[in-house]
Amino acid sequence: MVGGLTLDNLLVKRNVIDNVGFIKINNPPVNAMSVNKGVPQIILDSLKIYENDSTIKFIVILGEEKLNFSGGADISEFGKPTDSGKANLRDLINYLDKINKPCFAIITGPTMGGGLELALGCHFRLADQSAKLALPEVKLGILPGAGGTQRLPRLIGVEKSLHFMVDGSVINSKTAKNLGIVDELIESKNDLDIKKIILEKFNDKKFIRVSEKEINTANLENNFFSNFKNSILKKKRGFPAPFAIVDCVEKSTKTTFSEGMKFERQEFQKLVDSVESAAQRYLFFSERSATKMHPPIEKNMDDIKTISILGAGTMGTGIAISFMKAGFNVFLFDKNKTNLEKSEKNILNILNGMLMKNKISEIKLNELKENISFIDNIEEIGVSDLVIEAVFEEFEVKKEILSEVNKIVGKKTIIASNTSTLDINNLSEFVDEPQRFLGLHFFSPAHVMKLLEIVKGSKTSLPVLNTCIKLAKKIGKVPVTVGVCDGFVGNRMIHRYLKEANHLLEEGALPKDVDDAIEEFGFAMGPFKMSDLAGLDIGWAIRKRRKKNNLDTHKYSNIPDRICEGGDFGQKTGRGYYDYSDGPRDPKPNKITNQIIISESDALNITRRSISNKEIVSRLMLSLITEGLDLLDENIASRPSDIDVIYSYGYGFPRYRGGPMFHANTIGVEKIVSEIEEFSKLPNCEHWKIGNRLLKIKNGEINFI
Ligand code: T1G
Repeated sequence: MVGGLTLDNLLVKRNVIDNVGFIKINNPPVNAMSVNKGVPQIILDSLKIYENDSTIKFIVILGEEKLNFSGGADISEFGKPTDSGKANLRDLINYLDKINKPCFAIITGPTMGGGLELALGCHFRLADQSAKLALPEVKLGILPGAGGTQRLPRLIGVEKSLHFMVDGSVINSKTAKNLGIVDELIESKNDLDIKKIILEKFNDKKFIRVSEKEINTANLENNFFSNFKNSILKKKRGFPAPFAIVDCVEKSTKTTFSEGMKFERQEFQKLVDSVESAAQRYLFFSERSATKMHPPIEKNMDDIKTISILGAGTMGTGIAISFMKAGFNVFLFDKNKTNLEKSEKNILNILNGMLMKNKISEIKLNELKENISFIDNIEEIGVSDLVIEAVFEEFEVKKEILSEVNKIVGKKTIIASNTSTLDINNLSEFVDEPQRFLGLHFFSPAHVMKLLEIVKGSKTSLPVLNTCIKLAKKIGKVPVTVGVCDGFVGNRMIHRYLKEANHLLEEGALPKDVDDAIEEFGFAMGPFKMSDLAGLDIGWAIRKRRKKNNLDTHKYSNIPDRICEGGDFGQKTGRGYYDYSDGPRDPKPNKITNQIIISESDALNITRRSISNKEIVSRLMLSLITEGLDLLDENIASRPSDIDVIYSYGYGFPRYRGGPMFHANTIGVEKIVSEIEEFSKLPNCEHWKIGNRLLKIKNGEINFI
């Protein structure tokens, strides 16, 4: 059969050229190995057909036409019953281990998790330039459960495979070749080209099953695995999966392949059933739904090429770097030449840093430098497709610059504000055609933090919104659309969280007690270290503005104001909630602040008490949860999972807890209601109330997520 194409079904296609049998996976969008759809089963059936066909000498597995090889197991099937009658990925790969004809994996595009494990089950791996290889299961709170922890160490060694799986990092085909995962780099995955390479380079080559290869443990020091675990303890604290991966790889060095596979399965199942993995899988899908464009999606959306950033401060500079790195033409404006020079120096330092770390080449560095212009004449922004103001967080200052921009740029130019709290609808009044105005709230440092709150004003048009969502993805951001209120979603919740933290100080805790409890819960930094890092003067200005606009439903503690009145603004002044005389990374108790705290308890007639870590964590988590529920009720956040994406990407909420809403769902409504009722009886806690949405959840009308 020459060129004969037999279509068993759409999911997997087969065709034969001379003695080469092709199996083409066709399960868009990412060729997930959906068991219930029968993808592994049909590939297995195809292998058996070719194995029993004496005219076939070589078997090739690849993604159909433009599709990648495979994005791995179907994540949506985890934790749900799969059709036991159908083969799963392990069954398929185990069969590959027995087959008596050489099998080739053609690795193109994202080849991840079970997709790469399938390739490791093949006897030879060929990859083209589009290939992105990874075993990223650890990011889903699981481990490579189809033989990855047993086969990869046999192929590339113990240490390299451990780093690859524990970090879940993505590598390209060249690196994969150097590591020994890939046997051959190819230009195209065209059938005839593949057949040609196989006959030229693999015709007489003895094929080896990876499972039969010895693991080289010669250079492994005695306590290698426990030392490795210790080395990842700080970074992977709270995540069970990385440590289970180390156990599986250790097992692979100490037992047979089949015993190792049994152990891997057992550890895999434990992780799949864990709340930590459920949280990380929930965030995987939540991120994808949060960042989707809003229908109807226009076909020919405006193509943004030139962007102007106004204000060369910390935020403006970070935003400019994000667009510069993504290849956009950037104008960074500031009327103050010193700010411009300082910003240019910062940007050059960051580029040189990337060069030193081989993240970019010299050529790329010069290319990026060409992308950005530092201007002090605002008239030059006239050519922009998008203008983002990042000037000082004062209404009058923003009003002035928006009015100026409005006179300079064309009527189609999108105008955005990087305000972190101000009312976008009020600011839109200084722009003609306000349907082209919205908030683009970046997080500091803007060239590092992935979260971008896109604030849709009441007049912002859908095409403008979708254009910005598309743009955000191009600069590597995770855009989440939110409505207009003071502080939008993220900052309004953190405002409530910090308020509660200060109440805990009034009742008996000290800053270190609260920070330690929250860091033990999984945050990298507690509320008071975070406040000192951000600068207490910023919070002070926000509280003053909120007080003026009567925005607070209940009184804020006087503690932070009194600290600021003493001129202590945190790290930037060397003192805040903590004393930083021994350096920013070594916060010591600040006697003055602790005095202020105790005197505030006296002023409120509160007898200070020892407050448990449990109560501290509950009150701070419930302050986030209850404020989040109000934001959903007010439709500022359009779904609970958006809040969780915002908190895991923007506020360091531990990913293995899924975010405030997922965490609420884990705790359960009964416990939450009873805790709030308990808190409301405490002195100084009359602000704790059961809100409407919580009542609906209690009555079973809706859920947390
Ligand atoms: N399972 C199910 N759905 C998936 C999926 C998967 N593995 N990968 C992607 N999708 C959906 C996604 O939700 C979205 O759906 C659409 O495909 C496009 O995705 C045994 C147990 C491959 C790099 O961790 O990293 O194998 O929103 O928007 O930006 O050891 O998707 O359109 O409805 O992300 O081009 C391990 C996960 C699984 C890779 C493509 N694999 N996927 O990125 O598209 S566990 C992974 C990705 C496993 C074995 C274990 C990315 C991508 P919708 P997208 P993209």
